[in-house]
Amino acid sequence: MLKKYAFFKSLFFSLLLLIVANSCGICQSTMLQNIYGRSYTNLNGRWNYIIDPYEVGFYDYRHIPYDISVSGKGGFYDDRKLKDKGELIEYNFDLSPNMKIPGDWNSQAEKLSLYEGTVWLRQKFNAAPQKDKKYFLYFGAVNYEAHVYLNGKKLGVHKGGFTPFQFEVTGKLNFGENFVVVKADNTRHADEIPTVNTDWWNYGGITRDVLLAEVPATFIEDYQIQLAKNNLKLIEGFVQLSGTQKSQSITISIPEAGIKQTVTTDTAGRAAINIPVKKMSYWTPENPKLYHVEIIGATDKISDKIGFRTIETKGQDILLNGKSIFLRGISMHDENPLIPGRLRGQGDMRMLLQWAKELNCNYVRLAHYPHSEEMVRLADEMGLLVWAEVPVYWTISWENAATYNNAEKQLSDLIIRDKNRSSVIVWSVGNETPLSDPRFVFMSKLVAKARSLDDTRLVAAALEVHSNGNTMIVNDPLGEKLDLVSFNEYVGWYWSNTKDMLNYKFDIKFNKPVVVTEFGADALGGFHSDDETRWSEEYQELLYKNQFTMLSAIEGLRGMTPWILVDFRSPRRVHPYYQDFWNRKGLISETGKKKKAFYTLSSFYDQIKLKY
Ligand code: GCB
Repeated sequence: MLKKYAFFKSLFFSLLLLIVANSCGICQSTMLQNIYGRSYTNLNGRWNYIIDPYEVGFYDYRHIPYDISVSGKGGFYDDRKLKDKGELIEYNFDLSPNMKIPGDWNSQAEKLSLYEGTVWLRQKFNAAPQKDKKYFLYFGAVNYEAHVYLNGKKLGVHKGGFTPFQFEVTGKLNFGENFVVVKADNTRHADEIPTVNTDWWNYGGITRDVLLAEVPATFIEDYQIQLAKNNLKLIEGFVQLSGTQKSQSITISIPEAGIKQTVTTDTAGRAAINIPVKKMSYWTPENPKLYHVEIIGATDKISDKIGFRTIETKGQDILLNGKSIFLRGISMHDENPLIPGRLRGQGDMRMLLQWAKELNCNYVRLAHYPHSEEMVRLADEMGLLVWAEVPVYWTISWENAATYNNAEKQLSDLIIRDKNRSSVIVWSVGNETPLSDPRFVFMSKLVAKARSLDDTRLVAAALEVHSNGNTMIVNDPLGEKLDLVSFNEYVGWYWSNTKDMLNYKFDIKFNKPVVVTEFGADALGGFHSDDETRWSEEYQELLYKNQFTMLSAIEGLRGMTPWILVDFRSPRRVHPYYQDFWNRKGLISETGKKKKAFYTLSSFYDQIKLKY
């Protein structure tokens, strides 16, 4: 009888856990805006890890999660009690190897290079929690599913490999030693975002910063301070407080612009901001002016560096601060080719953005998922406009409601995080999603969501083209809902070749600015031949030249982000000699050598500069 009861009890809890685990982000509190502007303890560094392909640290031998099983012991998140009782423990973090966090695991241990599954990671840290403060455990990103435990107790679950999340840990910290354990699982699933099928390396683990933030009991949780839609003379936004002292006077000051205004938050802790602008140096790639902004309330204060600019489209033009621009762009992944792995910090990020600058770019496409907050802040500082994207890539489960909610959550978290960054001008809701009715419904909802969260930026998606003979047709009905006509086309590579590509032309249904999101060809750095030989630098170079000729015939052409800045690792690319698990469409090789097409694109952009 007892056994039977135990069985039903664990079944009930298993179902409960499944529901909780699937409702992504349910255990999370709202995000802290501007995490780097807070007072925090950095939990980065060396974390001990245990590779757990069978998830023995999560499930007991009847496959019931330890989190909820009757015995409750055995899970890899708290061995303290067991140690005291002299029980059998079949794992040991102290004796386990360690890896650097932030950092994907694939690039840090030979046997993890192609690994997809669970790894447990643990970090110890000291804390001195104060009674009148609140604490948040913040993760910049964990790919893909993270179960987080503090001092042996579960804080929650988060899904989504590229967006930040946090748990409130007020009252849960020990004075002195604490430990945090993360079960990170990068297994691909058909119903997730992204799905099983992509063209990039599925780097697993804690790939971005882990911070323990400390804030006052009533704190500034979120704010938006940006120019109003198409209005150079008005700063608009809000401040949101969290805590018990919700009604406060908040002063927003931008000393260099002569701005100081006080607002009062309502009983929900919110105040709208409307500040007239007299004189201001507007943010552009040539003049990436960032203002020091201070938000000061009775209980909390925070400062930020914010640029001010407007972005809009008019007919086939893109207007930055009211002036027509051409987006001289390049696509990039969040990956360092030189020491393959996710970008590890500012040095890696600067290297990529500096290469983009050398290409004469004023714009980057941060493909195919949210890059880090630091990257976007650097773009603000270095003067690069940004296309930001969510990993709604290729064949998503369009009819699954949970999949949609997940996509919407990732999009919302991206917008919430980066809404104060002047560099970001486009929210992209996806890439090369194949036409169907369910997909149209899904994508249209994402577009509407992006607009409801932010009406000051452009909303776009990288669409597909289809061909009719030598005509490339762009008529995806989703195009009606977007601000840009953006599509990927591989004329000269997947279609046709360098010899015949000039016979191709485009038929575009929409009267909007055209910003081509991808074209390109693979070239193995250092392999030279004639320009009709695939994989050679000469082939890639001619393809770029022919693309410029082809694309220049499009009347509304206002920008492009060729594919791609540097070679990147991809398990899809299995040719043993030319690819060896690398997508070679980079303009820079995996050794950092610039290929011929790099210079072709940089001189093309030099010419464009003269026209705009
Ligand atoms: C695409 C995808 C991109 C791929 C690229 C390629 O259309 O958007 O993720 O890596 O083509 O190299 O085939």
